[in-house]
Amino acid sequence: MTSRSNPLRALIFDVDGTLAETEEVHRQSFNQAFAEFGLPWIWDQPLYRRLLAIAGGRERMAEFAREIDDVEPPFADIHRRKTEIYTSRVAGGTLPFRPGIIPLIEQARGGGVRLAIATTTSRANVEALLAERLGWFDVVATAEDAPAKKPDPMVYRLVLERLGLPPEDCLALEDSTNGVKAARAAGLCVLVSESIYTKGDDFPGALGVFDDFGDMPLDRISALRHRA
Ligand code: XBP
Ligand code: MG
Repeated sequence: MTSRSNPLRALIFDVDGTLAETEEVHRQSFNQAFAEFGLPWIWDQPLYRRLLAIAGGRERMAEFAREIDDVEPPFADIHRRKTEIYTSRVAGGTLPFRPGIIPLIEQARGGGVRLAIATTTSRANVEALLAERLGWFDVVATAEDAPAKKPDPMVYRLVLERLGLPPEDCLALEDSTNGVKAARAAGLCVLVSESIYTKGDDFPGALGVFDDFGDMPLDRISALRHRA
């Protein structure tokens, strides 16, 4: 079944890079945690862009340690501390949402289109970033809910199950190749807003790729599905 005739019944948002440009704060939080644990690791922007091909902070650290053939540091402790640092930096929703995100959410809420989140990041990070705005979302699925990380479709399939909707009635909004692959594998149409760490990447199967979702009213976004 295509989404040509199906009304749009839910928008499913990725978080990092889509709702907000959060990855610089993640990168700086990783580096502060590494320093606190006495590790001589410094992830600069080019290295972090490459490491972002691995979804999940713990998985990213483990892969980096394998690459440099370093000792196995206490990843769980480091990641717990990194999450504390990150959440303190974004506490209270201080990081602005990307252009067009709030208008899209407002139009969806006004038009009876449900909202959901499908992210690889940790739940604490989502709660800190969204603060009281978390209540806008009917379903919020995070790394704790879906341990198989993007490009695995687990988190999107879980969101669809919890929404009780078929993929053809929904639309995913992403910023990364992994995210697009995960959404497509779950049968979803997906639109991309390139983020600072994904600009110029390939987004196989995306319905459209944009600088951001500013000036993208919900009816135009919904109509794009009919191209599917
Ligand atoms: C992006 C990710 C996350 C963040 C870091 O998630 O892959 O791993 O980079 O967060 P999204 P954690 O699916 O929202 O783009 O350290 O909590 O993993
Ligand atoms: Mg993302």
